[in-house]
Amino acid sequence: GSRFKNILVEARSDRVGLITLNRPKQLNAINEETQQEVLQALEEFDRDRSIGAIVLTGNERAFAAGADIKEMANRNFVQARKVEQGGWIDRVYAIKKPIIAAVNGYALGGGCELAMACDIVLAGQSAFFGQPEVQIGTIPGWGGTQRLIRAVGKAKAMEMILTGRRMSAEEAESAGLVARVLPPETLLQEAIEVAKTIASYSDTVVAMAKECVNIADNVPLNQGLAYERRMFHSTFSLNDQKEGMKAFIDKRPAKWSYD
Ligand code: CO8
Repeated sequence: GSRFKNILVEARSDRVGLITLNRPKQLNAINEETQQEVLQALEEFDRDRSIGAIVLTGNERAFAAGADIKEMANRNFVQARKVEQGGWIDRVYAIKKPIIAAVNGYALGGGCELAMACDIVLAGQSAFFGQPEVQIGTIPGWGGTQRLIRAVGKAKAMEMILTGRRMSAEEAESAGLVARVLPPETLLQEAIEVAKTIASYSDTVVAMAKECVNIADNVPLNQGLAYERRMFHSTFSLNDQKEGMKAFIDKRPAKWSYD
């Protein structure tokens, strides 16, 4: 049997790690055990040299309808604080390999926040994104207030967080939360194709590129630019840079080291 109760995990031969949230009866509500399992699977893929990129998905009805409301409903302040000191979503965000969220159906509350902690969000045409916490007497707790504003700007973020209004996949794409909208049936396959493309490049270079893009969230522009420049210079210490440029000049495919 699987080590996991709430997720399905597959290390594919095409260097893609696939994680499927699998609590269909609860619309993939993310309870504590699911958090631990997702983290464990992500961290194992991050260490696995045969994996170059990760796809995180749910099912047709729901990516995830949020944190598990039944599990947290009766917590007091001290208990809520203890649970959330673990900062699981920070550890999702700290994964070095790219994570692609393939979102069909509901991505609400913690589900939307989990998608936003990933690197690329692809959505099925019937996907919905929202932060409805205000409707159940709380606020986003896994980064929604900070990441949604960066993804879609204050106008839409504030409206969504204060009213609970959901965004369609199309609106989410035009607002900048979603990279591309696809037919629900082909979403997962396309997400795997994107992951395969990324996984076909140099692991080290891909991780450096991800790190540079993400640092933009945390530092002023001049520091981000300086950081990028140093990282760019650093690529010239890699065999993969030598190989990549030589292969271009020789008009042949590059052979990356995957180390
Ligand atoms: N938690 C627990 N169970 C859930 C959740 C959830 N977030 N969402 C759905 N379910 C369960 C329902 O209780 C129901 O179970 P049962 O059959 O046993 O009654 C089952 O899934 C099916 O759901 P519905 O019958 O409600 O299905 P509908 O199609 O009628 O509605 C909706 C679908 C609109 C998605 C609806 O289920 C809904 O509104 N869900 C809640 C959405 C929500 O409020 N999400 C935000 C939760 S708070 C949060 O995520 C904060 C994150 C940070 C907190 C950190 C602290 C740990």
